Amino acid sequence: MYIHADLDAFYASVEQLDHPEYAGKPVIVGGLPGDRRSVVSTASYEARKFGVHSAMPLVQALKRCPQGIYLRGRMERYREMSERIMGIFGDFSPEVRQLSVDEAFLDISGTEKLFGPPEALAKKLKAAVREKTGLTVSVGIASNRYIAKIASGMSKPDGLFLIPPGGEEAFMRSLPVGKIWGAGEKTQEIFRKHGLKTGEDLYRLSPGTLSAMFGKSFGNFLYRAVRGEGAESFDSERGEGSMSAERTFPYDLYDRFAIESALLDICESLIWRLLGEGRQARTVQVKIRYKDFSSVLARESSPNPVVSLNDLYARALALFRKKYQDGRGLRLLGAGLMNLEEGPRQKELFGAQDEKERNLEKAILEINRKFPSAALRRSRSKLPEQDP
Ligand code: TTP
Ligand code: MG
Repeated sequence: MYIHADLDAFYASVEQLDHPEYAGKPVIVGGLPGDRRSVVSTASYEARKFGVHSAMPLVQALKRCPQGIYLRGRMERYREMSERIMGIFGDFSPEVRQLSVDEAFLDISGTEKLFGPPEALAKKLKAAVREKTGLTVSVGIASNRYIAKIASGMSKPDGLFLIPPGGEEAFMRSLPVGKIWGAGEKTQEIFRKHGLKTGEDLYRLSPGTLSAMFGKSFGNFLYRAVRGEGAESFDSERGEGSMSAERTFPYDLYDRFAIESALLDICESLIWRLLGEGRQARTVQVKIRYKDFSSVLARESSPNPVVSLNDLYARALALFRKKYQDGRGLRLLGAGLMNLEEGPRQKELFGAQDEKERNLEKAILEINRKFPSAALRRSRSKLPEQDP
């Protein structure tokens, strides 16, 4: 069995913890009222009642909740808290896969003797997080990671939701399509267009119809998802191999721009190998080794395969920025693609933009094959910059 654990209103809860006077009040992290161009990172559950949520422009949040407590946020503090929490998760499972700053999958098979059945373990885990940090965590339990993740989201805040083995399909069929993990805005648009409201509506469609609507790969994914099967990229430990690239620096690197440029180079060599082999991947990993030789690995899976250098670099950069402790000298940097699959043949998998990007990269790849000395590459300025 697997657990997905996700802290409730993470940044806002840390602020309420550190400032008891904010407890029970609408707290909005992302910027001060004067920061006209900021967006909301997160809002406390008290603020969500006013309709404030992550990624909303701060200006709009102010309109909805003028009495809110607005804060810019303290990344260092959240990161420190995140490490403590991941450490606590590690007390309950030998295999913790961190997904983001405040969420992780725990493989809890074989832990029964120590902690009792899954539900008992989950209760102990919640209590441990509360006692040791003062924060609340929501937990989903299921026979695969994909369903555990959906379940934790539905238990929020401070919840615990178990999907018993055998109940996976019924659970997925009863689900509103908005809760299908991996179905983003574009997909929701298609759901709306066809009047598809629940997992049951999708369940009734043939694989062929789903492929026609969503492309072969994502159509297959949906076909299996509503039957309660876990997404392979999350649940298979095997995959069909992996590829990675890394670079050891001749001296310790401190400069962020230099480091992130090195990461871009690494991603570039990876994406070309991936495209060259006609394969695809949904799991990206980044490896950091500091000058004292301590190492960190960060890995993230998405239901959507990596489609381009742009996409790979954005994912690797986000992982790197999540893990890297600013100011520490870097000895080695690496990136990897795990659980490789047969590459996409069908165009409909990607939006027009992605298709264009892939074609551009394929063209560059071709030229580099023919003229290795040309060392053609995309300039960094064309790539996405992310807020640290
Ligand atoms: P989430 O776990 O998605 O959100 P949350 O913990 O605030 O709320 P809940 O899980 O109870 O729904 O993200 C974790 C943190 O990541 C969040 O506290 C702030 C940050 N974050 C952003 O900065 N921008 C975003 O758009 C999102 C979604 C999260
Ligand atoms: Mg959270």
